[in-house]
Amino acid sequence: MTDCLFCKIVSGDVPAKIVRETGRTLAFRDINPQAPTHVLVIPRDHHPTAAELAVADPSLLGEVVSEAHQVALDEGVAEPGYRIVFNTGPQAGQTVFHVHAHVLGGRGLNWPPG
Ligand code: IU
Repeated sequence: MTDCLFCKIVSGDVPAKIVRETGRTLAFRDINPQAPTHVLVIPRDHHPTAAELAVADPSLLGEVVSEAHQVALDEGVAEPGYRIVFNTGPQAGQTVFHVHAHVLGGRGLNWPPG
């Protein structure tokens, strides 16, 4: 999609600090980090939400989650724990409608979230 920010990161038209990539996914640092580790994992293909990706291409959603775990391992936050978040819809705080997994770690994370 031409007007999608994350599609522009995939194409290289918008710069990002990429930490991992596969043929179907990209992981890059969030520009406004909310934890010592805050990385976004996205599919290269445009799907608006995790729910829509689950229907369209469940194996790709699995790869996004697997890559999120690899990011946590690479960043040294897999132990004692980290959080994977898919904000879905505006009321949940989704602002970019290209599905992305937030990988948050490196500090204690409160529950319930705000
Ligand atoms: P959200 O779940 O849709 O709210 O997450 C979007 C994230 O994208 C948010 O954490 C932003 O800080 C982040 N982001 C980014 O990393 N690079 C950008 O150019 C823009 C937003 I705009």
